[in-house]
Amino acid sequence: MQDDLLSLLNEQRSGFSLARPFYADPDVFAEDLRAIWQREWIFAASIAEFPKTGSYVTLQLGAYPVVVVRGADGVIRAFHNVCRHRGQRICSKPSGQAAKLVCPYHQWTYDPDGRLLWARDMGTDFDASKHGLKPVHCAQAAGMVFICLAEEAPDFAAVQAEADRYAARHGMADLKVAFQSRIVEAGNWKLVLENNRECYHCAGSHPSLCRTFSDDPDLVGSDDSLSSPAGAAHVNRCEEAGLPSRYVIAPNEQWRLVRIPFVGEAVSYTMDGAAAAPRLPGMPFANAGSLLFFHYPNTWNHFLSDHVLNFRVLPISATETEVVTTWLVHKDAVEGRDYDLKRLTEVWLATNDEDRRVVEENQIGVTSPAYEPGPYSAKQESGVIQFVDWYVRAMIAAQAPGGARLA
Ligand code: 3BY
Ligand code: FES
Ligand code: FE
Repeated sequence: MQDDLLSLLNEQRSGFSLARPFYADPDVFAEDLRAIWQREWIFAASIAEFPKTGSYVTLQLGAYPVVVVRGADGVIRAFHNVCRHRGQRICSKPSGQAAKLVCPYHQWTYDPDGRLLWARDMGTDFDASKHGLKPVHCAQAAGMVFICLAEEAPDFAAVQAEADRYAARHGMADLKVAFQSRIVEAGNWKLVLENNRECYHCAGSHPSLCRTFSDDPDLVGSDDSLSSPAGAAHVNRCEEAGLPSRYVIAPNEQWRLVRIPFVGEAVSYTMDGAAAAPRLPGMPFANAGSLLFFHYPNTWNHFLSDHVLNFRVLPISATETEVVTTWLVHKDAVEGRDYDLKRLTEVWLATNDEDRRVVEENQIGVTSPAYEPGPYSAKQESGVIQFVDWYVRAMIAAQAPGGARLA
């Protein structure tokens, strides 16, 4: 498999969609997990999902169940969600609140900081301090909690510094979850990411999003948004008001930040373009457009003047992907008084469902033996080319002895 995969990777032509096995083969999927998902920083949850001691979020990353939980000291940590007694998964719900993490099998009881506090009838020789939950790397950027399963996590300082700076005025520590949606798309995770990295499909698929979101490829592609006059004017106006907005991309192209304008007078992703929630206190004006932040392989995000959208992508199998979307508003905003949930969520609920259908039909097509990789539009799909090139480089690097990582 390793040799076959390396040949497939080397045969891959930049500017063309991937060969069929990358979208459908369980062996390639297993290698995606090993080479990318189990060694890169993966977005797990927004910090707003941990309002109290014991607030937790779980996720399944390949074979690894993980729990992220806030301790009494306020620190958000990640652990293998595997009991140190006989290996039961401890937390089975997607999220919850628990003063202690109690294993449902024999009630071994852990502090949210991972220490084993109690285990019944284990004898006098038993050393509880040797049976704490196994830690997983955990770090934050732009008010988002990331985890990493690698023994040694990749350097995260650069993305943290930039993402924190760009997102600062959105005040992520003062937001709350207004709504969360969870969908499963019958498609490979790379089709989900590819779909997100272009707006070639937007006019044909997203009637409600297109009311406010510009499908100008110069704004959402792989180029500096300054190449679009509207993008440049927006960046300059926001930067003058103290909002970091200029296009910035990681040297290895794994993440990017840029603030883009909405269509016309729109200020939010609503059907009429007007705000959906009270303006975030740190934002200087309503029409700040959207700060876009992607981090491969699993998140893209929109930071607006009135709310924030976090997207989490997790692979389930070669042909199934979970997408969790979280809508965040200011913590003092009251539903029904300050914002209406339908108004806040309807555009992206529709957009996600439209993208799900696109991805599912795409999966059916690329699974056909008649499928052959086709050319991306350099004008419209530069972002997709950029993602696929990153993926191929990362996979090739990981095939080297010792499994190098993309620098
Ligand atoms: O969510 C996004 O950022 C992307 C950009 C282009 C299509 N989609 C809306
Ligand atoms: Fe967790 Fe027994 S497996 S207490
Ligand atoms: Fe879309």
